[in-house]
Amino acid sequence: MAKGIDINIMMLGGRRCGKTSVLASIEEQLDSKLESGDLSIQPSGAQTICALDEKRQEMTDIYKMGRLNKGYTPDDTPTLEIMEYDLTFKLQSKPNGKINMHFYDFPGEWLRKEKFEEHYDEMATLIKKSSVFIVAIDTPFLMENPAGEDMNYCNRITDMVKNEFDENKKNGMFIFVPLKCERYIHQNEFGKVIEKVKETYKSLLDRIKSEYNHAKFEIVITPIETMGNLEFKRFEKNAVSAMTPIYNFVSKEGNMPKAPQPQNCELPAILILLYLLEAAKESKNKGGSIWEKLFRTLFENFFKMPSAKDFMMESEKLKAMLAEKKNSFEMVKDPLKLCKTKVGMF
Ligand SMILES: Nc1nc2c(ncn2[C@@H]2O[C@H](COP(=O)(O)OP(=O)(O)OP(=O)(O)O)[C@@H](O)[C@H]2O)c(=O)[nH]1
Ligand SMILES: [Mg+2]
Repeated sequence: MAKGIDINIMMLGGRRCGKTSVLASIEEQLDSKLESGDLSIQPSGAQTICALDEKRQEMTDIYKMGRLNKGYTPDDTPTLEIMEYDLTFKLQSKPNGKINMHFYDFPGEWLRKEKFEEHYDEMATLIKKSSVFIVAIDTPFLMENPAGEDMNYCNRITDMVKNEFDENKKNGMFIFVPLKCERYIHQNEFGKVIEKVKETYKSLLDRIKSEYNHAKFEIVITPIETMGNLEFKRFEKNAVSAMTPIYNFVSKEGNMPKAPQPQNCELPAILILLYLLEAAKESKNKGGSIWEKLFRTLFENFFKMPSAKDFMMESEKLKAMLAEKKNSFEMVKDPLKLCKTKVGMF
């Protein structure tokens, strides 16, 4: 009897934009949100536990040296090779069925011209085997970018997805995640960030929005603050770069914050889990007719899990968690109606 199902998720995004930080924060924030329920999340395997712990430590360490309202440029340890981080979801009441999320994280450095050709095949292989894509975006570069350069490698990511997207891939999920967006959120510019993502990533969005061959992609934009109290201030020209970002530690209380205060980091995992459960439901209702082979096998295995029914019951709870955060994300396309509860759309 199947013990679990697996879903592959690829992180996309330029160097130092925050891909690994998001992964480190997802587990921590979601774990605290799920605390009292039946559903639980845990990192699986030594590699995931150590790497995510290290990243969290690194995120906390910067507070030891920082000073309130004093300029700071985050530029710590980059990822050096493709990493797989595994997060497992299970129900405490029926622990013998699991949903395993495999997140693939690569060095954003590889999107630079000099490295791109060398590593293209490795990245292409991951695109082919993934059904969910998280596009991490450096928000200050997205919003300000004084030099007008494609610092988020939006064009390269778009071309890579267009080239490597399997024509048979007819369902999946794209989550656009603007990061380092503390300043814009604090200034009530959520809407501006969303519009800028839509404008900048238009070509990629148009491609995945198309109904060609009954493609069914969930598309969502969800800004995240992995630090919460580190605000972008300005770009500065220095010896290293003409566009060095300067950040300030900020606090409402007027004291130097002691640790990150992450916001909304749980949202990607909630969305992915909900997507899986709702897609499973749809495949059962419609006999799998519109779902590709890959998904049919996945869902057959899902329904073999002794806990399948109980997992399905978590769907409404996850929707309630999403509804609570309805002002923190924008659903661009929602064919599976993840934002629909028994009382209507939220
Ligand atoms: N203020 C703020 N800083 C962030 C945020 N997310 C990431 N950072 C900082 O940005 C730096 C880069 O983050 P990483 O997660 O290592 O970036 P990455 O995309 O994995 O980088 P590569 O591995 O080089 O591709 C770190 O110093 C983080 O602390 C955020 O939401 N807000
Ligand atoms: Mg990284």
